[in-house]
Amino acid sequence: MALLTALQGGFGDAADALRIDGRALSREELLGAATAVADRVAGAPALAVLARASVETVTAVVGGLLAGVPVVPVPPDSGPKEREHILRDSGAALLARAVGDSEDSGVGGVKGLAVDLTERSATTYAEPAGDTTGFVLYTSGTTGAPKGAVIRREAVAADLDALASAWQWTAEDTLVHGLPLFHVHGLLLGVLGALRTGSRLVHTGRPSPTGYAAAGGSLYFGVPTVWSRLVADPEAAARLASARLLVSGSAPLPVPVFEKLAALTGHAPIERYGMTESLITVSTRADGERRPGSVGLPLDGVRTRLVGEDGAPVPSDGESVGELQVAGPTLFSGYLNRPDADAESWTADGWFRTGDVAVIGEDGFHRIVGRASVDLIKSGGYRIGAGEVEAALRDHPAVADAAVVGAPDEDLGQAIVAYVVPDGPVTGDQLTAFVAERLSVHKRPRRVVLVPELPRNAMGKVLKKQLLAEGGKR
Ligand code: MCA
Ligand code: AMP
Repeated sequence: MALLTALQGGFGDAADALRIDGRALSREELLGAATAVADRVAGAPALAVLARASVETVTAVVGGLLAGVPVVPVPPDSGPKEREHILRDSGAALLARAVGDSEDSGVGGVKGLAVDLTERSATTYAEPAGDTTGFVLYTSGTTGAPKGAVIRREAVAADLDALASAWQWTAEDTLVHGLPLFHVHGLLLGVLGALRTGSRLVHTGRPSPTGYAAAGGSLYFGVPTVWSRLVADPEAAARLASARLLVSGSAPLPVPVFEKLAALTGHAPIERYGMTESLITVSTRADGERRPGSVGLPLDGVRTRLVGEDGAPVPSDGESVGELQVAGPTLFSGYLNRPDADAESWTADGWFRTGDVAVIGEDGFHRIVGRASVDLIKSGGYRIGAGEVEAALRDHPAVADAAVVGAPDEDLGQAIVAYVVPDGPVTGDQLTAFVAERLSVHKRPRRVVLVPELPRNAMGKVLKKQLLAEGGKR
């Protein structure tokens, strides 16, 4: 069966089946233009896509998928260091971007491919096998450059079908969100989900409360920051009362935001949990209980278990905490070129170690308690490795040493705070700009604290918990 069932299966065709930041395409237009992309990329080892939130991005991604070429979304604001790593590591031969977007890949051997929405092709491509790679998605670990998670087409299909069942998501829905198109949430769920189920898609551009209120959808996706900004605007929030389902994910939804959202819109939000590597694995259900602070039950086909630090099973008693491990059809195939990371991430019996600490109730409901490592930060729903930001800071000539933590933040969940030992005259703003230029803008520190030295233990390891405890005060 085709991955993009609704796109290729002749569902009803509204002129604005897909609307992104005010520009619309029908499914027929999308299919014609994407097939023209497929004709140009067929046979390439991988297709990188400069993933601005645009109809061109969707056209390029669909073109790659039609031709059976692995798609590698590139964050549009990624600086040279991050972009070069993604392009080289993935082996992409082409970087797709909108016609008129003059941005060069900056990497020798990677050719630009301009996506022209007026092109059409009617070539028919055989559906690639389910176990071929659909995507390589780059995601941060605690240290080093981002790793490419290799995601099979059948994993995407299995996840979208399980979510459609959990959320009663159908072609009758209009999906609304304003999330970036280079991650699982915005791209795999938020775009491919619409092209598989047949629902209309309205992408609002930046996910503002007024943009969500004006979109008139039935199914809304957001990260917790989006929902907490929405409830701060009660008039906008009230306009979501006509929706069917509000879904939160990518980071913990604070209980007060859950409650305000329920009060202002009349809808208790659905919470779901996942990772780039596993796609979405656990969710509350459209027809089930939606409990604040809980992400619900495993999706169809997904298995979960808790394991203690000693490797022993942890009971599902609603109290005992353990590392959450997952298995099932939505799991990725491994990290590209990183056997070391694979060895750390998979158990001998084939389960994936999420690195998240959780509690499972006797009723099967899952509660995510936190992350095992302080070095993986979630800010605004973005996953950021402390080590990558520290390395970028250390590249600055006036930085002797740096330690990065995720400090609790009302708006972003966690905010990146950098403790820097200077080695010459430098300001916090200069360092913030330095990181934003080299990595992605969302990886920049929100606060830089200049310190004479970093607290370390006897082994020389930075005491991050101490920095966090002092965080607000310094
Ligand atoms: C600010 N800007 C700068 C600088 N400071 N630019 C350069 N240098 C600087 N020093 C500019 C930015 O370019 C941007 O400009 C603007 O300021 C604001 O950027 P930012 O502060 O990052 O935006 P924000 O308002 O804080 O963003 C909040 C947000 C965002 C919209 C909620 O965090 C977001 O989109 N989060 C979603 C993350 C996500 O989708 N995660 C899913 C991962 P300009 O306006 O020009 O752009 S997938 C996942 O987790 C799984 C599988 C799951 O479970 O879903
Ligand atoms: P990413 O790979 O960017 O998708 O980040 C995955 C991580 O986001 C997970 O390992 C969790 O730490 C976090 N996460 C995703 N969804 C939730 C949720 N509903 N509640 C708490 N944490 C979440």
